Amino acid sequence: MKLLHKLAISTAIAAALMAGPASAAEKIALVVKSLGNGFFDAAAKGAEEAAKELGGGIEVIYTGPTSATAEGQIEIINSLIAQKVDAIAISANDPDALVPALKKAMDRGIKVISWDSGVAKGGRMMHLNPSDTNLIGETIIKLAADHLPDGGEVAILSASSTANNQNSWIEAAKKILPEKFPKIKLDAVVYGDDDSVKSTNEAKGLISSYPNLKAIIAPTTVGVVAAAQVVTDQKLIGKINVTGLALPSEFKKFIDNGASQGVALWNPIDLGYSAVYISDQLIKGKKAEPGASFSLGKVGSIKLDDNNTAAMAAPYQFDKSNIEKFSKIY
Ligand code: RAM
Repeated sequence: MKLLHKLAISTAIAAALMAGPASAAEKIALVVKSLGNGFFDAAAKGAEEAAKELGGGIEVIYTGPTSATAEGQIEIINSLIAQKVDAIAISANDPDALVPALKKAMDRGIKVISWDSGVAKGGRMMHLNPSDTNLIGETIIKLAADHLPDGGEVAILSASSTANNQNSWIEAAKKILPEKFPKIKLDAVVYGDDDSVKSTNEAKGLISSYPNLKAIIAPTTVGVVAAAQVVTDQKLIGKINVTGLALPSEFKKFIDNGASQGVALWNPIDLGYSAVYISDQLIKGKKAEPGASFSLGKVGSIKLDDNNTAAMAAPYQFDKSNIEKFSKIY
């Protein structure tokens, strides 16, 4: 090897050693309820988009437990604290169980927000709801009621029993039922834990327990697919309408085969994107306090209420007329 060449190589090695390992300017962890959920994969795509758009070397760490449990998330939070991330943006499996771990993160200077599924006030600086909670509660009932002019029995297949987002929507739905949908009877609420197998079994259980069931409302993208598959397999299309919150790319086939008349959802890509926009502003020193406004980049902006929460946008509805178009996006 020529001397000059050798010299060039050793200079490059020395420079690399002096610079140390490449480090991102900001490390933002996007912690989800569980991995392997298409809804969260779409949110992670948006988070990456925001990081790129904001520039300055933001690293997004997309992580979550294999099943939707608070214990799994606590382990992850502790490891993110050890990694000294700058922000944790979490969709929580339990509003209360995560508070001590998230408090510890905040004590160490890590900015903490919840998005999608909220954490109790003491465990986060602010919470981003996808849409207004009452609006979602009313929407999921209306999706079923619109196809039941004479009323009828419905049941809810939810995610985990401690998921704050689904629980708040179900509470809002129950509140509006007697007032706006007096002919709709809610037979039961069951929990599939955002696990396909459990959701399938719970859907089967509902169908055998309630022979007059006219609709299954699943306000979870995992549960709604499982329920629609059961209705399809049991040849109940036309008898039981499956509705709720669904990812168009996963659910299109059930609109096509008639297992569902229609579903709703907000844009999950925008939600992950917004979570990173907010985290970045907090890292840069912006205070989360009632009345504060945060930019959501191309998505718009939000203003925090008295509980430091805000909502991103209204849900869209999908049916035969538009599911094709949206299924190509998310
Ligand atoms: C599932 C998750 C998520 C929820 C969506 C609608 O993917 O439970 O938290 O927002 O459904």
